[in-house]
Amino acid sequence: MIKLRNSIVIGLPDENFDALTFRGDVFENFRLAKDLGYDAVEIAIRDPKNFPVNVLEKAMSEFDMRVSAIGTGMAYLAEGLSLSHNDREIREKAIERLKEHMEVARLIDTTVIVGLIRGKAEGRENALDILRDSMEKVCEFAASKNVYIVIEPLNRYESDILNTAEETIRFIEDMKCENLGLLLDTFHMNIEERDPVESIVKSKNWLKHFHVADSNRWAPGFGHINFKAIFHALKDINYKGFVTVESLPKPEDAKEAATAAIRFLKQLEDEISL
Ligand code: LER
Ligand code: MN
Repeated sequence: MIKLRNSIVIGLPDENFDALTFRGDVFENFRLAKDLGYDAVEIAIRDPKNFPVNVLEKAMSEFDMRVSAIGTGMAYLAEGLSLSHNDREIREKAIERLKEHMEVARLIDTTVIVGLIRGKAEGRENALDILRDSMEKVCEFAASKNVYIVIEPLNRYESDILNTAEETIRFIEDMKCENLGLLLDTFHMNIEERDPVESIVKSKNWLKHFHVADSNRWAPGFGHINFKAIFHALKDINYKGFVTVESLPKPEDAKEAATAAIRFLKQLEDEISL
């Protein structure tokens, strides 16, 4: 059994999503994550055109750390780019943006997340079909670049397309795309899943990435999610991917949250020998 690898979400100075634990200077954030004992960072990038990949490569080599995944939701939050949008031009822009992310992912050997960038249906019955159509193009490109994409069920307050693991697994199976997997996030699961443990077990064949935050989206240990049961389930399905902290900078600040999170995770992982 290999040890689970822990990572934490960092964002660039101009990104602004609440659950980016660390924001700001990339080098500083790599250094902080390394010093605290994280194995990797997940990085939220709105537009790769504004961010030279060699900065990442340099930080990765200086701190001997991997990038566990690239988060792409900023393009939806800041620019409204959405894979399921009714307007063809907007969804083409979203697809193009994901292609740019995949180019970066190929260079640094990481995974691209499709979370918020899938958009919202807001009553449109064809939104899921449109999303499928867009994802076909994304998948085709992913296959050509040998890059992996993961799609993340989100809670109902953030999206109304694909809220549960079951729906998302069905979507992934229908896509028949070899490079497409599942990302589960304990914060969303706590809202949407009937039984998060059972959902993890059912995700065995698809689970490629994992986000942790507690019920209040603070670091694990600050809310009432049963992480022991969650980690037992990860062990049962022989999950070998990253466990990424995506939590609010609470109670006081990002450093405190990240310190508490890694302490909590390592203790739990040791306890159940993950
Ligand atoms: C959004 O709430 C989230 O969990 C991110 O990982 C999605 O891009
Ligand atoms: Mn997440």
